[in-house]
Amino acid sequence: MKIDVITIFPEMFESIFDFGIIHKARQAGTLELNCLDLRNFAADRHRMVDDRPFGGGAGMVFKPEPLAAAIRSRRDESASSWTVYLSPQGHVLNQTRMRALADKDHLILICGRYEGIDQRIIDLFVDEELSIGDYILSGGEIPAMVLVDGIVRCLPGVVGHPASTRDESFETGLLDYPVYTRPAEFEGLSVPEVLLSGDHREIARWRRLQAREKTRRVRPDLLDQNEQ
Ligand code: 9D3
Repeated sequence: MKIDVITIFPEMFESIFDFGIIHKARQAGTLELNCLDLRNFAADRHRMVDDRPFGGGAGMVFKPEPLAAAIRSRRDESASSWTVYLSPQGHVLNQTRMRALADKDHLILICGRYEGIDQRIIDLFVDEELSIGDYILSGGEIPAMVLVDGIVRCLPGVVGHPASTRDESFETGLLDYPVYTRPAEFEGLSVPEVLLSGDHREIARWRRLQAREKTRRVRPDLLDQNEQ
């Protein structure tokens, strides 16, 4: 899979792209990841990428020409590319959308800043507008990192043990059960007896119950979605 990220802050991505699972996927050749500096596609000698909004108002808007040039520079070499604009106006990301994105051959991710990007870029090039949740961030870079991390974990052969992705919360529709390791007693708190019993049926039952109870308290919306 190939992912191109268009941003005015390519350096923000350096740390996360070279560690852990994303690093491993790049090394294995499962993932080809590029960051494009939007300023490299600006036409003037000041490398301007933003301008004042028509109609007035606070803040600045990304000009269309550099964005169009950046998108075209990557899109032409790939027949089936999918362009995503990270924005507060998008559909909210979830694991289903994450898996659908992981099925694409080539993603182009556009990170906005300021008041957003010229609407004509959305009309002409954007296939999907995505938000990562209902809170205000300062730009699309961290959401793009969230997307890349979530997508890469969906790619075949990236997460070591296949069971560890399947058992996860949001795949089972439940939050995780609590986990413990040694010592069996820590600062006056003991590990639940059943986990020391060696009775694997009882342990599985206890874990299911804990997961269901935790989900009911913290995320009742997940139970409704799955009718559990
Ligand atoms: C909807 C708020 N806008 C009202 C004028 C201001 C605004 C807030 C935050 C404009 C841009 C941003 C920057 N945020 C993103 O680019 C962004 C984002 C987010 O803020 N929250 C959740 N997901 C995302 S994806 C991109």
